[in-house]
Amino acid sequence: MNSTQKISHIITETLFNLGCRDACISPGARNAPIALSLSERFDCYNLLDERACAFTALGISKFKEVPSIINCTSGTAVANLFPAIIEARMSEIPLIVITADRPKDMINRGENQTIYQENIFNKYVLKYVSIDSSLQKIKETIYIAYQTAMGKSNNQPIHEKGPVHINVHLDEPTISNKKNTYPTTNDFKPIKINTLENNIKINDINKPIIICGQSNLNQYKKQIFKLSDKHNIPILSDISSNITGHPNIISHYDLYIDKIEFDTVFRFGKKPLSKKLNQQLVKSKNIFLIRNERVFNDDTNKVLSYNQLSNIIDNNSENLTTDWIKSIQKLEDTYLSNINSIMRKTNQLNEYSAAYQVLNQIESNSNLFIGNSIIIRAFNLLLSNSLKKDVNIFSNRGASGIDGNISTSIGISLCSKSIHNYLILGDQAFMHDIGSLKILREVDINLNIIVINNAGGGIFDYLPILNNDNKVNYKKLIRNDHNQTFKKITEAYGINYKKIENISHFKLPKTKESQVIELSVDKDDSLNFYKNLIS
Ligand SMILES: Cc1ncc(C[n+]2csc(CCOP(=O)(O)OP(=O)(O)O)c2C)c(N)n1
Repeated sequence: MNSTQKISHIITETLFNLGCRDACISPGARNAPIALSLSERFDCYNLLDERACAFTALGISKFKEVPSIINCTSGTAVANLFPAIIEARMSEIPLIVITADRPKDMINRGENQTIYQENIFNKYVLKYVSIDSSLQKIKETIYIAYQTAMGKSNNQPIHEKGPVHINVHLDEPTISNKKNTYPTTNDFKPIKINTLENNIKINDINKPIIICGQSNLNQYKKQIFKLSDKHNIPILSDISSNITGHPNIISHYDLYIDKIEFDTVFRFGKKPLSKKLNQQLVKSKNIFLIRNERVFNDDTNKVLSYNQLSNIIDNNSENLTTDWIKSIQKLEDTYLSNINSIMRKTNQLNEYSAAYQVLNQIESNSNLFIGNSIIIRAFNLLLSNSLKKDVNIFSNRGASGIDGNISTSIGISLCSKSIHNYLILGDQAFMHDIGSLKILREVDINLNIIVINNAGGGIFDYLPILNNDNKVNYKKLIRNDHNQTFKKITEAYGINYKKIENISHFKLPKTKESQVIELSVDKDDSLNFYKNLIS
């Protein structure tokens, strides 16, 4: 058992011994160890939408008058519990809310799906406690939380019953006994202008890279390209940055980043999607974040404004030789030709072939909202220099929730009635926000929704530790396997529906009418295809 499993086990056993029997669980990777542990002892119910999950637990607690457990992952998932927690507090119903969180020292660093969960429910819980691997007294903490939910102290009733919040900081579920390599950080940092940085000499730097992370950087395109052009610096760009269509862009770096030894980084926007690149960044000392505003949710402390960047570009006339960028482009070409040859001839229907087709077929000046999970990774992998079109890419990467993807893209479409609007997302993200189809029907917009139905949260198949131990509970509680298709529900909302079962039949609609296109994907295909693609 690693520390994460140990904590989960103690929580489960303590609550079980106190008499709790029911747990409502929403799926996620971070809470997976807790969910799987609860499933050993509790009657577990899996509910994709955290709002509904929390209300279901409320119903159980109302009926049984003992606390039921709510368990969900980190990020916006936690915020979705709020309405039921408010109801529980105001109607004095006992609930034990267990949210999974990142280790404390990874918060406020721009890590994926990481928000400020500490005491998030404030007045609406009777008690907030946090647990992490350093805490010795987990049993005692859980006991006190349970007693508080029951309105008791030392077994004596002293106040009303109500919800309590236990926030559990867990290490990466896929890595056991991992030593933390992150330095500590302060709260919000004011922008730090270090005048020394104005004197950066590009020719002191041998192997620089530019990283365009998960923010829309469209307005900075010119400056980014100028820096790259003048000094032959490769641009590692995320699809959500909208930095596309330049020959110095390196798209497939995730496949070989461990082979690149860079010495300086010019970072634009939020951190990149690639886990491997982020791990490399932790080790690098020479990182400059280019940003005019104060630093938010980031651990970089060398910050340059865009004016300072311009000075650096203008004051350094010596160009770097092209050797460095050429060495990376050579690697890129090797992977690119392999990927292209697979993508050109595949007739398999999965996230990758869908992303490839969308990139090829989409018209310039269209809006494309990419949902979270496998699909954004597929786009990121396949985005290549060939995307010369000006497509406006959108995504919700601030907290990477799978909630609200339909409604966010409806909002974008409302502002863009004269151009084509597309949303592409997974079946779970689609189901999470399905009620928004009603708005789609009622407003005068065009939005084509492409749902990749791989019968659950396919992303979790990519995390080996999750699907090895307990297949049945993995499928039920984490992957959330299902056999739903979306024809009836889509048509019930009065929206046109089309099903695609063969990628060669997939045509990106160019009409201005809204519709849902469901792509039926073999749920075992995606991971195998990906492995082949990157081999
Ligand atoms: C609101 C919210 N709840 C839970 C999660 C955790 N989570 C991340 S990906 C995922 C599954 C997504 O499934 P789907 O949309 O079908 O995409 P796929 O994984 O199949 O690509 C879940 C539950 C989250 N990010 N946001």
